Amino acid sequence: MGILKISIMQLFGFVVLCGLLASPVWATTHHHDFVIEETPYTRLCHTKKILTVNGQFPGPTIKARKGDTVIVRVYNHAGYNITLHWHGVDQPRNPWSDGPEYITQCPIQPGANFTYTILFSEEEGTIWWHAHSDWDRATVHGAIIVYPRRGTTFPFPKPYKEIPIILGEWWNANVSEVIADALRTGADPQISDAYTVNGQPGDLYNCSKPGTFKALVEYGKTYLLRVVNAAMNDELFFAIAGHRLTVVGTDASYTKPFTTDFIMITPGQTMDLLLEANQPVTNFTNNRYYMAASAYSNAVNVSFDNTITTAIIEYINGTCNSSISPQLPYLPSYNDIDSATSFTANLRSLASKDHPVDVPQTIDERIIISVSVNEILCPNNSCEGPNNNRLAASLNNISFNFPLIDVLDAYYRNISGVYGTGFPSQPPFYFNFTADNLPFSLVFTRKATEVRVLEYNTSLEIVFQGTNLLAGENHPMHLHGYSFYVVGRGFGNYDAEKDPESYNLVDPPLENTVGVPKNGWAAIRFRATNPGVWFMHCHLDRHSSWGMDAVFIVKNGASPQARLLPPPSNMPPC
Ligand SMILES: *[C@@H]1O[C@H](CO)[C@@H](O)[C@H](O)[C@H]1NC(C)=O
Ligand SMILES: *[C@@H]1O[C@H](CO)[C@@H](O)[C@H](O)[C@H]1NC(C)=O
Ligand SMILES: *[C@@H]1O[C@H](CO)[C@@H](O)[C@H](O)[C@H]1NC(C)=O
Ligand SMILES: *[C@@H]1O[C@H](CO)[C@@H](O)[C@H](O)[C@H]1NC(C)=O
Ligand SMILES: *[C@@H]1O[C@H](CO)[C@@H](O)[C@H](O)[C@H]1NC(C)=O
Ligand SMILES: *[C@@H]1O[C@H](CO)[C@@H](O)[C@H](O)[C@H]1NC(C)=O
Ligand SMILES: *[C@@H]1O[C@H](CO)[C@@H](O)[C@H](O)[C@H]1NC(C)=O
Ligand SMILES: *[C@@H]1O[C@H](CO)[C@@H](O)[C@H](O)[C@H]1NC(C)=O
Ligand SMILES: *[C@@H]1O[C@H](CO)[C@@H](O)[C@H](O)[C@H]1NC(C)=O
Ligand SMILES: *[C@@H]1O[C@H](CO)[C@@H](O)[C@H](O)[C@H]1NC(C)=O
Ligand SMILES: *[C@@H]1O[C@H](CO)[C@@H](O)[C@H](O)[C@H]1NC(C)=O
Ligand SMILES: *[C@@H]1O[C@H](CO)[C@@H](O)[C@H](O)[C@H]1NC(C)=O
Ligand SMILES: [Cu+2]
Repeated sequence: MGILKISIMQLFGFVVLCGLLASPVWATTHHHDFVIEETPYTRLCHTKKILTVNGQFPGPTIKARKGDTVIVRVYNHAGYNITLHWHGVDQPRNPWSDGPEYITQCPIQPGANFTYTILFSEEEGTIWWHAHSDWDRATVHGAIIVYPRRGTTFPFPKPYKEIPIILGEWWNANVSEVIADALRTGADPQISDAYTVNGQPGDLYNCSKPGTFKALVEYGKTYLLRVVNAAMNDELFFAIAGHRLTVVGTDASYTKPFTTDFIMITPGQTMDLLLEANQPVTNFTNNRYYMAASAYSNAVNVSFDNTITTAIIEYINGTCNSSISPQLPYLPSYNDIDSATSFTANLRSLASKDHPVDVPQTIDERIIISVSVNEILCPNNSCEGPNNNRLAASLNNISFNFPLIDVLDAYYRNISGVYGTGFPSQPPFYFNFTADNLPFSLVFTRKATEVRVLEYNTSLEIVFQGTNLLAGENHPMHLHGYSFYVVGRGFGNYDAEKDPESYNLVDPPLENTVGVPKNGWAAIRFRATNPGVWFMHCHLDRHSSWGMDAVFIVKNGASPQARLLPPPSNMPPC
């Protein structure tokens, strides 16, 4: 009888723990302690204290298998409020551990601790974790690697080794002050001083050569590069001299392999790349190759960090001649829209028997969201943004105002007055979104805390419509709680009649962050089967800080498996 019971449970693949959390029998639970500390780091000849996890920058890598659970106990030993987010993890029914401050939790205050329960489900590949409070994520981030479930394997030949590549952005200044100053004056935040590969700026910056990240490779082997764009404000081109790259996954979902000389990756996105170490090792001048990243930033009159970060691929069996510099790879120019667009157009889901596509073929609802950079009038023209006004940003002309207690708590406990439910389904005013010289009166927006409530199991399409208000720009829109299919992208104004005809409903990429093209649009689809409170925002941090944010509340479904889990007992108080 006992044996029969076990085999029935194995058949269904679930065991019931405490009658609440159903956890697949093949899954493992992993435990980590994360201590938030202020740690001195020196970069670019400049020493400052930065926020770290366990003293590390970038922070520790979390490794799990598909379907596992990871428990992270966070102890805040620093002088800052902090929260952590598990970027790209759907967290089924568990927004309590999702992390964005004042959306799903109050911050973990100095001296306090909080335990996050990270529920992996469909994710397989590379994603990452980062702070989701203020601009703390500049230094508080790390990779998450989700391996195939035990007994299954990659849909490509097993790589010899893997190399995590975390692209970041470094300020010599105190990052909290950079954003606080910008929000006080209304001006653009000061740009960063460097980009980094695994925390190191690389050979092209002052005082940086000794620390440059170096990956040793062996001729004839294939490596899996797990690339994360953890930069705050910049989309990046990335390439390796002398080598082509084969893209096999993005945002913890496999893609049809395609080979390319460079990638374009937005903040928030991840890419899995195969690197074949296939260059001759006999020529001593050629056993080191630079990998490099630089900005893709095509907005007019918007300043950005125009520097290049590098790291080194070194063949262990070659002879290194340290007086010869490795070659730099070709990187497209910062404003090369065509290169960025054609790279992104190559991303397609694997759509195989083991990794099928489940894109809604029909939708219940389409929400169109205009994505704009704006101004807010400043009393007596006393701000330092354009026209002496304050810079702002909006979705459907609402600039999100963070509440004082979190939306999830207010929703769960029926606390009124925290948010409204009036986030519109359409831009409130239709104009030629992508035209030059738009009327100045359109540039203004207003602050409000409006959410959008969705019925459980709605098949939803969201069309992001970029606008040319103030400065048209690529916007990497990120949704919490879901991965979504990117069914279409295009330039100009979205046409609800014609554009759906060109959608990819066969093998669209499954992502958690989509780059909405400058003066263009992007359409995504997903089924709202994850009840909870889920943040959606531009992953350029300055835009998110200016209000380019929204919140979805997905209601409970009828069955017990379609309802929010109860909150853990130790949610941090506001
Ligand atoms: C950074 O600036 C903030 C705000 O002024 C301050 O509270 C904090 O102590 C500074 N951090 C460091 C490491 O200097
Ligand atoms: C963690 O926080 C709780 C209060 O939420 C406190 O009782 C406990 O002592 C703390 N644990 C540690 C190790 O600091
Ligand atoms: C390196 O230092 C020199 C001299 O101090 C300075 O002129 C230059 O701008 C610095 N370069 C970088 C990339 O920081
Ligand atoms: C060897 O190095 C020289 C000098 O850099 C270069 O011209 C040549 O192409 C290299 N040969 C091979 C086979 O890589
Ligand atoms: C860019 O800045 C220049 C100089 O300030 C100005 O003349 C020009 O009109 C600006 N262009 C746009 C598109 O704002
Ligand atoms: C390269 O060197 C490593 C150790 O340094 C050795 O184990 C390996 O067999 C060598 N590979 C080749 C192709 O020579
Ligand atoms: C290293 O390269 C330099 C410049 O090409 C050359 O002069 C030197 O002989 C090389 N050293 C060795 C050990 O091959
Ligand atoms: C704006 O200017 C008026 C007149 O100079 C002054 O009375 C008022 O205090 C100013 N308001 C602000 C917010 O600075
Ligand atoms: C909140 O309101 C809903 C519907 O009115 C009710 O079912 C639920 O029990 C309430 N929750 C609390 C914590 O009061
Ligand atoms: C919208 O603006 C674009 C860019 O200026 C222009 O090419 C297009 O014709 C305009 N569309 C309409 C309907 O006016
Ligand atoms: C956005 O709303 C503001 C008022 O809050 C208005 O002045 C502005 O014209 C609106 N812009 C658009 C594009 O709807
Ligand atoms: C830290 O969080 C608490 C709770 O929300 C809040 O009252 C406090 O103002 C925050 N501190 C800072 C410096 O933002
Ligand atoms: Cu943006």
